[in-house]
Amino acid sequence: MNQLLYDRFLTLLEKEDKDQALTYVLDLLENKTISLTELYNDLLTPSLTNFSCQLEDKEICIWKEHARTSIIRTILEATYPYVIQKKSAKSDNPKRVLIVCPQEEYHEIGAIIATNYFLLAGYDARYIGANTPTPEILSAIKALKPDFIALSVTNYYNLFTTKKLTEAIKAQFPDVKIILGGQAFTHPKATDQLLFDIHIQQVDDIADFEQVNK
Ligand code: B12
Repeated sequence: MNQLLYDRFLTLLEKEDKDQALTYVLDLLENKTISLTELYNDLLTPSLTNFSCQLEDKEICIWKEHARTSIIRTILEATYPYVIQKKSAKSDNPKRVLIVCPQEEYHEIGAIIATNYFLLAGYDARYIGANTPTPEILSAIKALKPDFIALSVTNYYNLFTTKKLTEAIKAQFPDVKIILGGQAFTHPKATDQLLFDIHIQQVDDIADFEQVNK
């Protein structure tokens, strides 16, 4: 972890200084002080996952969390030119991955980061969106014919919807491999009832998940 860089970044976020936070991060990338994946892992992810608000007034905490998420979202989108620079198609016909958050799952920062990791690993990765109803997900699979569908689930309470979704996918598209990722699956037994092929716990494992799961 780049602690000094993280502390500086956090100071800017705590002031909700979007312009400075974005400029700071883009300078780090431009000067090659950190890599794209270090930025995702060491700065962006912990700045949200470890978000805590000590204020008495919980209403203030909520808008502060939303404000921070919005800044991180902007920064994440601003890193896309670096993804384009670094992504390298493994072949002329790279395998296709659709990344999606099931219905009611609004947490999407992790899904977008995972999408970028798939792109960096040479996949034709497409992010479908947050809170996506099952019929739309099935329709996307039909149209885009992916090799893999990656489900990003953060909220543990969305596991029941996810179970139904995995059953619907396997019933209609038995050849499409289902990847599970996100905080919801870190709970013990979270994957027990689900139909899936691969569970990837860390985004860093995306680079070689096919070798590991052969
Ligand atoms: C930001 C945030 C929100 C934002 C999300 C905005 C957005 N556009 O994404 C908003 C405000 C919408 C929100 C809403 C809610 N939230 Co919220 N939220 C968070 C917070 C603070 C950060 C989440 C985040 O983005 N982390 C950063 C990302 C990068 O990390 P990540 O998601 O874990 O992703 C990483 C890995 O998991 C992995 N990964 C993720 N997806 C995938 C997919 C694949 C294929 C792979 C390989 C890997 C992978 O890679 C990522 C990078 O390492 C967390 C706190 C926490 N501890 O995480 C609470 C948290 C997730 N929320 C929580 C809750 C309860 C809610 C609400 C119910 C609150 C409410 N009462 O309204 C709603 C639910 C909305 C819904 N129905 O989905 C709880 C969930 C608890 C649970 N039940 O499981 C948490 C943990 C807070 C808490 N401590 O209670 N939230």
